[in-house]
Amino acid sequence: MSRLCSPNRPYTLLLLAILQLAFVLFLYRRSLSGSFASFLYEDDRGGRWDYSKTHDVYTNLSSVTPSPDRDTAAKCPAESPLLVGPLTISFQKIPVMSKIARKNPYVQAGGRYTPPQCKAQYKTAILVPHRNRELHLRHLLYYLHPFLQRQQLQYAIYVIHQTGNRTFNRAKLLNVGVREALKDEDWDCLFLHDVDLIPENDHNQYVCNERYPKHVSSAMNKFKYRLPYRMYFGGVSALTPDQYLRINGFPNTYWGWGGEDDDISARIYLAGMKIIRTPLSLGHYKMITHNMDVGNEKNEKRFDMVVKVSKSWRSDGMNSIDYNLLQREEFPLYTNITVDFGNNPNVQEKVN
Ligand code: UDH
Ligand code: MN
Repeated sequence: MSRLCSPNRPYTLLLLAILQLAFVLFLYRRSLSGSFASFLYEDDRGGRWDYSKTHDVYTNLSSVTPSPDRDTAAKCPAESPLLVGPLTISFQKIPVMSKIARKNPYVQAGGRYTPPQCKAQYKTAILVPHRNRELHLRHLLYYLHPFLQRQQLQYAIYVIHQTGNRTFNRAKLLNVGVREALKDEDWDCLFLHDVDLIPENDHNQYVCNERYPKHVSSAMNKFKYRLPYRMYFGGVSALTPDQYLRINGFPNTYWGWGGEDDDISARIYLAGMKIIRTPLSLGHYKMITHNMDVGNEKNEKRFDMVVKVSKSWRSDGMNSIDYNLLQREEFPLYTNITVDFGNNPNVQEKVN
């Protein structure tokens, strides 16, 4: 035994133990703050896109016809031959649902699709939190269905609808969506998707990153095609079911606008992962212009809540979700899940 550790020097032992504890704490803090300070971009494969030259999102889709023998069809290629790059997007005309359905003849009940010409290599569920945004939903369906078909994915679109007029809860709706979607299918990837964001480039593949949760809407027109701040995680994001469960899903306790996306971003680091992002050149999105919604007023508690996420994330999330599922409907272009969350516990709300 060395002189330092000799049992007749108890204070030295205590000092060593304290030093070791301090070192472990230092490493822990450093790894956390180090990760908070950095994130990764996915490889953009040298992509330089000219967004002034755009294509119709339905281009070439009429050439897609079922293979004579679907069971023996070959695997879809790693990169779909149908991709065209930047897409023409306009919100001038609001498409009607029946027209969208006619333009997407291979979409099946519940908004499900399997490529008719090859075996999909990937299965993605799109989850859209929703209330009182029917016009935005029509625009989204008009663009997203052909966009996903161009990528030769197997997919389904779920709209998770919060009933009534009490305070909106986006993150909790997404937890419900994940729970319900995983009852249908063993999805490879979950896309958490605001209803008013339209992807502008079909090379922005709706697949997950195997290692890290991905922030997909990295370049929104609303923020001049840049990130609004370093740790932004709002809009569109993509997690594998495994990544989603590792962060215990999203928080259920953010009522009203704001804060939940920063909570999610902190959860990712607290669970030992990092955020990866779609490169800015590819992550272009147009947001349909809108005002603040009634029933989704700013959550005044959001800053107090976000600073406590290291304490709350293990107990507030997928393991604590409680909801009243009112209805599940298979519409031609999407699966509609209606839930009742009751009152926002932070305020006195009138029963509607
Ligand atoms: N959402 C609804 N209904 C609501 C509120 C929100 O469906 O009543 C959903 C929808 O998917 C939406 C998402 O939640 O895209 C996020 O809400 P948001 O679009 O209000 O969030 P955003 O970050 O907030 O776009 C910006 C509001 C400020 C408007 C400023 C006007 N100049
Ligand atoms: Mn919005």
